[in-house]
Amino acid sequence: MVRRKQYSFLESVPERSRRVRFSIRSLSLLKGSISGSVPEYSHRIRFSGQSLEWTEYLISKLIVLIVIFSVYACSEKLTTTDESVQTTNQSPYIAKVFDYQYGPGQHASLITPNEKCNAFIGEPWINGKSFTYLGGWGGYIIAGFDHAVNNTNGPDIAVYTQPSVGSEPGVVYVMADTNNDGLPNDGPWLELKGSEYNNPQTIHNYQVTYYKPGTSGYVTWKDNQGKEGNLVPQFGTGSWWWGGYGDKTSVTFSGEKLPDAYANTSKDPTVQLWMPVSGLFRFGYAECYDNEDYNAKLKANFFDISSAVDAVGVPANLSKVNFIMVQSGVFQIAGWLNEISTEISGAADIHLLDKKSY
Ligand SMILES: [Ca+2]
Ligand SMILES: [Ca+2]
Ligand SMILES: [Ca+2]
Repeated sequence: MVRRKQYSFLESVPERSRRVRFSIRSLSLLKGSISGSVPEYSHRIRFSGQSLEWTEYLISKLIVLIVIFSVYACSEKLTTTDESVQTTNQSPYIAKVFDYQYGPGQHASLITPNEKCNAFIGEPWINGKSFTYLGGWGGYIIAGFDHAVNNTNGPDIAVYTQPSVGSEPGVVYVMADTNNDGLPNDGPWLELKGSEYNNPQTIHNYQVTYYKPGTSGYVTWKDNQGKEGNLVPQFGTGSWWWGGYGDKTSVTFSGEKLPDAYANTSKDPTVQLWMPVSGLFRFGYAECYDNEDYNAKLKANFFDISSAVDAVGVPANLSKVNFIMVQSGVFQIAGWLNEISTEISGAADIHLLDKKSY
């Protein structure tokens, strides 16, 4: 009768019956152990006035209840843990690079056609990681976080610099994963409006096609403003402008052309003295030092998602973004400095960084 009661109880909780039955079998073994080795304990059980079988039944029920509550509590705990792990598992840093194209410049021979840009992923400068060359005007990188970066009050995204000492401004764009497929296919890209957005020298919707060096050894280019020219390297040979492009005979870039960042301030025509043009790039560009949004502790420029604008400059009012694109924004060969080329070392969701780190 006792056993029948036990099984009818078990049938009411079929999903846990296996574990419960196991516990009852364990109890029988335990009982044997108690009876054999601790006779006083067995005596106390009998002292309750119940038969041992009845006491055994009560204890077994108690154990069953303990097991059920333990399983329940355990499953609750696992659920909670899973949720907390999901939250804390978000990386503050770039998780993936989707696209990269080096703009013709002095480091082209270092860039392989299938460059993976691993230096741009994760925490910058650890484990010997370096930076990513975007090259001359138009070169870009498209990358994403493993979560949506929220637009809260103030800056949201940090873009790490080379780091170096000479500003080489890059334009930053953002995109939200509106179709939730994890890919930056939710365009168009929305520009984070910087201080030179309305500068008369800034050209929006600019486009340049660069051509593979011919016999001159120079890269020639044509833009969509009717201009053309040569990229004349100031040292080395012309071929190093094109080394990473393999068999391609031309590459075309579209984006925003920023004002020239440097001017030769030398009064002596035999000497070059290239200095940053004063008053430019006060905020809103990657790889800019000593400007308003440069965080010296992180060696990064800070960007606010609220500054995102659409193609005609209207605020995009984004609440969050998943992807960023950084593009080399200055089209200038500054003498011996060669091309002005943005170099960056990754990006971070500022909200997930330790506040003490910046
Ligand atoms: Ca913000
Ligand atoms: Ca998408
Ligand atoms: Ca640089």
